[in-house]
Amino acid sequence: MSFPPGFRWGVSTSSYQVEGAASADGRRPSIWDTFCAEPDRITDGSSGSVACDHYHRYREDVALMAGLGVDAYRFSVAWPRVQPYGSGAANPPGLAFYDQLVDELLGHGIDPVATLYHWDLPQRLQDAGGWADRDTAYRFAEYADLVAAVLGDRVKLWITLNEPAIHTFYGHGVGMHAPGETRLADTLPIAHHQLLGHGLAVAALRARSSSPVTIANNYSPVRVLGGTDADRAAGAAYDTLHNRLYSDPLFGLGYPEGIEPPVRSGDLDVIAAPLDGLGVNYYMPIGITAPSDVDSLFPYDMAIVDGYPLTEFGWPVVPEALTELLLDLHQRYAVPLYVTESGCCYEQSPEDPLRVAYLSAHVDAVATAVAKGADVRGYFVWSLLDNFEWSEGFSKRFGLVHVDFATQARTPKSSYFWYRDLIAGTR
Ligand code: IFM
Repeated sequence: MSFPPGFRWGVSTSSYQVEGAASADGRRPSIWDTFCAEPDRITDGSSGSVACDHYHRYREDVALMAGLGVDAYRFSVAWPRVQPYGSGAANPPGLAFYDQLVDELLGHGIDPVATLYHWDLPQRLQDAGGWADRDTAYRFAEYADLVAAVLGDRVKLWITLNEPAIHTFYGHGVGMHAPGETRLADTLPIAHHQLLGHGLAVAALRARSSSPVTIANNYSPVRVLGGTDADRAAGAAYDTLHNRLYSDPLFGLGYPEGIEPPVRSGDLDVIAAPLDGLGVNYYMPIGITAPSDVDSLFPYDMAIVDGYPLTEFGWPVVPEALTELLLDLHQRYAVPLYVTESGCCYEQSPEDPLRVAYLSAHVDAVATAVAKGADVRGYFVWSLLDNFEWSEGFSKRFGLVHVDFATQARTPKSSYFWYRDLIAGTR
């Protein structure tokens, strides 16, 4: 295996999934606090109010990262810490947490990689319309400016949004994520306003920081499972709605044909603000057939592709689809790529050979893409820690490090030592 000079090995987390400290230092509720407090939203009835208590234990967690030898840590900034009500002046104690975290990372030789939005919208903004309201895009740019004013000199890579496709579909289409909306037929404004917010935030970041700026999108390569024209059309529809809708406009290709969000004059130029790369979150390919129900709101049926081992989330393990994806993205958008999330859910701990096998195969898949010409600049494991897995609560573990949520004890798994040795071996 060989990786280009400067290739960054990293680990990823997100604010609501690890921080806890939900009302510390002026933080106000996000849509996830509200959602978790509603009955039957989360499988195990839990919330991220304590999670991994990373807010108080970040030094211990940075020491774990230093033990791994990672080059970079991808974390997200909680908007409701920085602007508790989603607008107005910054809340200095909330920003101070990230200021200290960034210094702690740099002190250990680890590059801070900051995501501005990993789904924890301040509740007050949701009450005012959330992402359905165009104004939220402008609020997001103001928030980006406040973060960059404090961290812009030290963050080494910026990521505006995390997985807008997932946030749109699960949060606003089918109600499985916060804010729990079920407006499947009317999600294009949600998508467009996030992308507009992204473009405005790129400009805000550029004004304060010289570090590269990207976005982290979720991609699921399509496997058409049936042999009919209708199945193929369904596959194309999924590819458009999940994979291309959130990427084509970023690179000046506009929205895919037939997709008509509420675009105003100039929006597409804002969204196409030049990027320094593209973050790729990959977990699995998706099986697609034509919809079996003629009244379905979806233009496709989704299925798990057969013939592969499954993780404990029931997701198929298909590393070769990551190679294919990286080569496709390289060809389509011609930008540097960062694998900003790659990981798997298994209960095994502290011996987790299945995670080692999964990660090893996916790192090989990246190396193959690099060997075939893709410009890949980093690989970030999801996740450093077992954490709050959204609607699955604490029932699904993705960490290199086991967390006992009763005691907050951290125990590195065998995958942690495997990753440490892999990183050391590439130096
Ligand atoms: O935990 C999530 C993360 O927040 C976004 N990408 C997928 C991960 C696993 O489901």
